[in-house]
Amino acid sequence: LALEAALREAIEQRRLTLWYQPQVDATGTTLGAEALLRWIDKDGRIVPTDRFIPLAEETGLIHPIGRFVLQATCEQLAAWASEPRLAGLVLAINISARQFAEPDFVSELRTMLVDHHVPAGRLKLELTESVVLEHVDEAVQRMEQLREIGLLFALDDFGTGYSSLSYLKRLPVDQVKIDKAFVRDVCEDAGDAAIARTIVTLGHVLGISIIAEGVETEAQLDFLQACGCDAYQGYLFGKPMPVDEFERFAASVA
Ligand code: G
Ligand code: G
Ligand code: MN
Ligand code: NA
Repeated sequence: LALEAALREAIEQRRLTLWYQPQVDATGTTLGAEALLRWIDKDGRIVPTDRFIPLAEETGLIHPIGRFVLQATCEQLAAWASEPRLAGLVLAINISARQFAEPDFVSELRTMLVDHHVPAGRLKLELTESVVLEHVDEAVQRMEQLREIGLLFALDDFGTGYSSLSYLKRLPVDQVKIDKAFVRDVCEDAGDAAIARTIVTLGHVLGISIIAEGVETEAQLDFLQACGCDAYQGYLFGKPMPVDEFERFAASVA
């Protein structure tokens, strides 16, 4: 497979990188970012993530990729530790099903944090419902182990799967991400508005913070603020960007 060979080469030649998309609170203060993997090909073009992440999961290449993401994130957090405006930021990374199921996942993560002197609370793991629900008991156990160390968890793409709301009570997550599919028409579609409001209400009753993703307009932001959302991510604030750009973004006063 040409793509698989190219992906192996990209990993070896370190042409994978992380871009950062800001996550902000209701006042516009930067809380951190979601780190998103970018593969820049030899001609400087970005290979779309949805073209290679599924392949990486099928082929097992997701393991070296996942280790790269973890390593790069820890290095970044360590580099920010001495910068007053950046030291408190939390980075969220996406964890795929296979990566989370890896027997060494917890110990590797722990070693990586210790080696870089990164407090676990600066790292948030984004899991999708499907990752968690496939083997829910094992997943919950693993999440609890990691939360004991101090890691944070966000449930990604919330509401787009087939899970029942009652699962949320069982899952040890700190945050739920309202999927951008519900945010897009939240001002016009009564159903999407009700879903957003329900997620916020349910989450807050369970002690879970709510972040809305895909926020593109002031009107969406106003609506979501009125719902009581705790944090926001979307093009309105910033697209995924290279690290130097994100550092300037985070250091600028909201
Ligand atoms: O920003 P972008 O279009 O790249 O994101 C598309 C998808 O790729 C998202 O669903 C996101 O979760 C996934 N993705 C981005 N970066 C990573 C990563 O580092 N690891 C994994 N497993 N998935 C990622
Ligand atoms: O991991 P997840 O599936 O949540 O990936 C987030 C995806 O959403 C990334 O592909 C990111 O580039 C994309 N994204 C982030 N903000 C916006 C936005 O405001 N609008 C749209 N259309 N996409 C967004
Ligand atoms: Mn995500
Ligand atoms: Na999402």
